[in-house]
Amino acid sequence: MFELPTLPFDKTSLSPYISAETLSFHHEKHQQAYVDNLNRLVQNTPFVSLSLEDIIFKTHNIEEHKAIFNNAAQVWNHTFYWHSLTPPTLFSPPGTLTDLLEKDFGGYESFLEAFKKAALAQFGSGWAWLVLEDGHLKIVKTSNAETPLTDKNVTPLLTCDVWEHAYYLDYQNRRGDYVQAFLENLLNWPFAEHNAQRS
Ligand code: MN3
Repeated sequence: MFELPTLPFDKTSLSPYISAETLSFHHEKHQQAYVDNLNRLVQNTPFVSLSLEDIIFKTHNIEEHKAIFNNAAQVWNHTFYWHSLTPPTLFSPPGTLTDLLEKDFGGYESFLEAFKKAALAQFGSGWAWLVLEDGHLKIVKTSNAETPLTDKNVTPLLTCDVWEHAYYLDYQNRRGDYVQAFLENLLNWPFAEHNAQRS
């Protein structure tokens, strides 16, 4: 049985950029629903004994397993998103990725612009990601439950959830303000750097 992971921070600690109310719904309702759906869907199937990652790899792009993929990937994406966030009191600018940000985007400010542009350009529900591919930083966006985890050439470093449920209570339709607040105050650079080192 898959379980809802605990948040790696206190749910009041991202305020005022993301409220405890948003995090309560997002974690305890939305992610919990993905966990519950996944457990129900894999019951009495060979998937029940696999890791979350292996379920994602084995169901990706397979029409008959689309519901399993969607729920498994959403569990994984959300856990990765929680770890991509840090309380603003603990925020630190990029450290070991500074040189790559310079090389691949022309600097930190240009990276912020490019990430925000991608997050805004994602039509409808989805995710914006910073990934490492062949030693280069890249920004990618995915729709719905799609995740760069399924691309073997790519290491996900961090993500921003741009489904409306991630920001609507705090920002209503202003996705750009949410993404800006995420980038400037909540982005967990040590997590991104840890992922880059492990790749
Ligand atoms: Mn979400």
